[in-house]
Amino acid sequence: MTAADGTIRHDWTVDQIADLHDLPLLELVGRANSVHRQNHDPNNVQKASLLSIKTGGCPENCAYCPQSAHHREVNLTRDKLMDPTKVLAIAKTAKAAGAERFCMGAAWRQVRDGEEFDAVIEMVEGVRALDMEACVTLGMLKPHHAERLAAAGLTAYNHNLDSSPEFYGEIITTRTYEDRLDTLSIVRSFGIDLCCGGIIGMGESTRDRASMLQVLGSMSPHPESVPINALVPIKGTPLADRPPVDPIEIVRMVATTRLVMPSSTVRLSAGRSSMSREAQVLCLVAGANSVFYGDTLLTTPNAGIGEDAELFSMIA
Ligand code: SAM
Ligand code: DTB
Ligand code: SF4
Repeated sequence: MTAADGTIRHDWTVDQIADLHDLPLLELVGRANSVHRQNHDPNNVQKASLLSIKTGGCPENCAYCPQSAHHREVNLTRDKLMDPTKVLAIAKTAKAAGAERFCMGAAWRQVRDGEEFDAVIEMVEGVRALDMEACVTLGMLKPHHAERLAAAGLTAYNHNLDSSPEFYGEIITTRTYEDRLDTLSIVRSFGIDLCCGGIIGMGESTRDRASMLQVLGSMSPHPESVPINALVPIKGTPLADRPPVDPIEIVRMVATTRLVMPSSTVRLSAGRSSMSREAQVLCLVAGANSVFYGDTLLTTPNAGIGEDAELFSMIA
């Protein structure tokens, strides 16, 4: 059996990761908790707030995503890019509610120069001026875009691999895994932290999950944050009828992520609203140390602030 003793490694094999993933549950969670405690304050759960600054009409065909223009049956109103003043007012409210990081998502295939990107730069500067961490997810970008984002003080760029290289083509055909990796390496080369993870519950196998973690684990350094999303099946998307992910599978994925990337922030992301409080606590024991906090994710409901207040007071 593979040693997963908390040493930072970049040479994980898919087999080693799959073996960890399939350990007896209590052994897996126990090991993950031990590695978690060696690297993090177990009582500290980061709250990240999420806002869709530009919703819908995306030219990519990601099968899970309600914002793809390819999925015409989805009931979603397209919006223009939000005004920076409005975004910053929302960031301020999120900070007052306890959020430490403010993440802004745009349904773009890629960044383009012009007024809209200028406005995003203004948003990043404004969030940093509030003394919050700033993260954006804007699709693919070129080096000069990353350079401007870095100069604006961007903390992290979110760009998910979503699944394994082997399964990727089942989910998205308008771009390649290579495109994704290229953007990640541009972002990294300008000293911006990477926020990069994936989704479970799209029909991928356990081996695909392990394979995605192998790609993330081979990055040096590991992505500073790794969001683990459970598919939120959305009516009108090709994945609308996928059965719900068993919460224990989320626990296994979180624990395995923690073992592969001991020092990264593991964010329990989409899907939390359909998990019981107890399942979420189990994820926190298994090494998750961040959540999206706020009533909505990008376009779908998140766990409510009221329920989260209860969750946080219970674990305090
Ligand atoms: N367009 C940019 C991109 O793809 O990088 C940024 C926005 S995109 C909505 C950000 C991430 O949201 C995706 O990579 C995916 O992991 C996640 N996501 C989108 N729809 C989801 C769903 N229905 N369930 C779970 N995660 C989802
Ligand atoms: C991430 O990994 N998950 C977030 C964030 N990064 C941008 C997005 C989840 C979106 C869930 C579906 C929706 O609300 O549209
Ligand atoms: Fe959705 Fe991002 Fe894919 Fe566009 S690129 S369809 S916003 S996940």
